[in-house]
Amino acid sequence: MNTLYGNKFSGNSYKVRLTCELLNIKYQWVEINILTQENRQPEFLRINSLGQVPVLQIEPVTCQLIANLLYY
Ligand SMILES: N[C@@H](CCC(=O)N[C@@H](CS)C(=O)NCC(=O)O)C(=O)O
Repeated sequence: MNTLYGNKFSGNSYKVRLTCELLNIKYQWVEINILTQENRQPEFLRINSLGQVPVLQIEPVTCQLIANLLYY
């Protein structure tokens, strides 16, 4: 299953979510609370060392930067 880590208030997360919906790419959404800095905790930094959302995992690929992610 593809996984999209994002935040519901993040415009960058919305762009990726919208793209997945338009292309009918199935994914599970994982909400990351950037207000409590969940994105800066070791568990999330193992997913994205930059500590930012969105992150899209389409195994075996993990896309971290929004431009790369939308292009992929
Ligand atoms: N340069 C990043 C921008 C991503 C970004 O700005 N994410 C914001 C939310 S829209 C974020 O994670 N902010 C929390 C933080 O930086 O701690 C990219 O291209 O993906």
